[in-house]
Amino acid sequence: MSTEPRPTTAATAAEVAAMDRALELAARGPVHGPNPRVGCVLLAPDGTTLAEGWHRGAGSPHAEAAAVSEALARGTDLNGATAVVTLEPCAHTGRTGPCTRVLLDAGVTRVVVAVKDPDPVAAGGERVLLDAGVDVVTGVRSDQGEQLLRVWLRAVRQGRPFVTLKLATTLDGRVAASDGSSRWITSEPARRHAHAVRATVDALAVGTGTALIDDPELTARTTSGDLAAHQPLRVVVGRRELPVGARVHGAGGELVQLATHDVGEVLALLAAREVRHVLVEGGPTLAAAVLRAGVVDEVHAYVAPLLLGAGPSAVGDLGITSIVAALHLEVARVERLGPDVLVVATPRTDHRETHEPPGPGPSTLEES
Ligand code: AOF
Ligand code: ZN
Repeated sequence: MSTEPRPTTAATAAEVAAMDRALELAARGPVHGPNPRVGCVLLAPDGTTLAEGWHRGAGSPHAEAAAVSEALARGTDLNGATAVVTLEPCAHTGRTGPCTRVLLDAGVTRVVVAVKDPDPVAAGGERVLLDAGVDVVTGVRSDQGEQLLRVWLRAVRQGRPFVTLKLATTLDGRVAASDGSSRWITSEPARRHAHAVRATVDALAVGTGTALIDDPELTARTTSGDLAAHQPLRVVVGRRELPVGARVHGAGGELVQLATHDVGEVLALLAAREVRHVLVEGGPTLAAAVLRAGVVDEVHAYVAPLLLGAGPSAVGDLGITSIVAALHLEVARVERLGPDVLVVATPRTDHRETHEPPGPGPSTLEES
């Protein structure tokens, strides 16, 4: 039987400061992988720090367990201690045991949390702790916690990978000339940036058309040209067979071909492989398919100051025939990369309201 929670006091200044530290610790964890980046600081009743911990990747101890073992290894008594943790402690046994158990066994009597865990398997920690008589305060520095785990939280809440669509185009939105030549539209600094992004995702996806025409390696490379330590899964979507000698068979991440055109199926298969973040790199058919399916969470548009006037554009037919039906995005960030520009934008869900026709008065588009 669950007992009524005791009234808890708001977070103290020392706890808020510890949460800032826990967020810093969390950021040390790997950006890619199935698990969230989590940090934990253990405080004595007088607010002094007893131990710290952070999660180093799937299969390794959770942040809370890391902090508790650090304290116990030093012989520190945790009775009456407060755990300040960026994500609600888990209540499940997955790759490791439940953190609620670790905290209770150690004698922790108060837990301060930034973000509630949306993972249906792991969630419920707050309830378990409250039922055991522990004070729980949630929502401390929640904006910062949400920001740090933006991609992971969105993937878990949506039950599918976060989708970043990458486009690399000329100023007139083209990805190749009319003779098919496309190397290199964007500059070296833009390509380096794109490789750094690749090293942060779990999977890279291209359509078979791009795999056959561009023959990409689909690897993440460092500035010196070596393979980065983390190589995302290489995903080729479509039914056409790839030649044995295709470069995508070379050194790099595991290669999977998904012989389907159904975007929902692709994302479900990737989710089943614990992919939280997929970077869709083209071509126009796959780009259009993910946009039509409404699953694009973010667009990275690398734009080179070139004009071609003819040739395929980055995104295929979206079935949009009128300007009023255009897909609207919001620019989150613009960066200059050598001669090129990177625009990071997110699709708007409210585009109808924000795209009212011009008010009374002369039309704004009186072109002849
Ligand atoms: C982490 N690190 O510090 C915390 C996590 O199956 P597991 O054992 O790898 O558990 C993963 C889930 O545990 C994860 O999705 C999240 O909901 C919860 N908390 N996970 O990897 C941590 N605190
Ligand atoms: Zn845990």
